[in-house]
Amino acid sequence: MTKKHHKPDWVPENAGKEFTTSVMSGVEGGHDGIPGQASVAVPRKHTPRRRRLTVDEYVAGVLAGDRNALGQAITLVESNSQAHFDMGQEVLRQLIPHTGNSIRIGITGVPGAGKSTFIEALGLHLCEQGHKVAVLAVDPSSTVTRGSILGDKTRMELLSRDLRAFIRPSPSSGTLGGVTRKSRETILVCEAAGFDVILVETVGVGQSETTVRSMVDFFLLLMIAGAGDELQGIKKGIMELADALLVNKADGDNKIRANAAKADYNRALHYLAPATEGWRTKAYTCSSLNGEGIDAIWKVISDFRQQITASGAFEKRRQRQTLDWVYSMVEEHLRTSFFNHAGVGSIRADIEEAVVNGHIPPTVAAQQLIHKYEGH
Ligand SMILES: Nc1nc2c(ncn2[C@@H]2O[C@H](COP(=O)(O)OP(=O)(O)O)[C@@H](O)[C@H]2O)c(=O)[nH]1
Ligand SMILES: [Mg+2]
Repeated sequence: MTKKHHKPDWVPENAGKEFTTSVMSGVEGGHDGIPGQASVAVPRKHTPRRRRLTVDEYVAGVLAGDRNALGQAITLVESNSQAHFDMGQEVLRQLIPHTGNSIRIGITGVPGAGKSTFIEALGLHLCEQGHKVAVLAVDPSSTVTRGSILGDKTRMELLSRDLRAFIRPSPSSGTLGGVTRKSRETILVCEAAGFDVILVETVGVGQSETTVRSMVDFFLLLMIAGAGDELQGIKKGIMELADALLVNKADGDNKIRANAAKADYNRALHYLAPATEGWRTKAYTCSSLNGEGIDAIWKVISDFRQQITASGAFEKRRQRQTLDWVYSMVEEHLRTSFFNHAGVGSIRADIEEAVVNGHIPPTVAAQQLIHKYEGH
């Protein structure tokens, strides 16, 4: 796609946003990461009502690697409206046979560790090698992600201009389960469009590490030297999720400290259980600014893929992740259904009061709520 590209008339009405601004909210807007698009904008208010894409058009467009169709398909599956949901699921169902052929890499680390800068450096490196790279951000902790997207967009300026790459911000709004579902589906849509490397950046803190771990093959923990473990919020639990630790900013005066930190982490890693069966997690250094160590970490990831595929652990993890996904959707549905249940709503306040005042034990309170829900 070039700057001269004009939106075809079958573009859905709500896709107009992606042409009118270079930074958009995840759900409604969608973009394909090309800042130049802003210049081809058709002013929104003059945009005529457009025919929606059909399921076949979405599917064909994505499979053909059409960036427009890709952006719109993601917008569709991210949408919270019921009509979009049903259509999105049908699109996804048809795309599924064309998914899975990528390496999914999660990147975590405290804000400021250099995740976005690293992703840009690795992404550009991989594009040069002929890979097609999709970058997604997952932020389950925030309902409004505009701020972080803006930051990421400006820092991935070069990568966002590369036509072999596709950058998609975190879907905004919704529950934790919603964001997880949307991100997983976005990964699949990107794979169907031919992206063979999926980079997922955790944005925000808290639950994002485990969320992202549950959807990727390789999990990379980015660190910085000298910040102190407590400052980096690095708990043993998070180190145990990682397939590699990467001490970033190993440049200039910081290089010596970065190497010392690497040695420290390697010692600590000896005592931890491995994140992936049959793989030893080690620490490495890199500079996302000058590019040193970027190729080496890609080699680590490639070796991982090779070894873990050969042992069967790769496929086993993906199968487990798929089943986890199924049950997390079931749980999400049940939770919503329970809390939206009129009967439950009618007795909740009284039961809560009774239980906090010690009139009934929590077990009885739970039983009463469940009985009400099940219609006993
Ligand atoms: N010296 C140096 N600075 C870096 C490096 N990587 C990132 N930075 C800087 O660290 C800051 C935070 O980077 P960013 O990628 O936004 O971190 P994120 O919050 O983890 O995504 C920015 O000012 C970057 O320029 C690096 O390898 N070396
Ligand atoms: Mg960032």
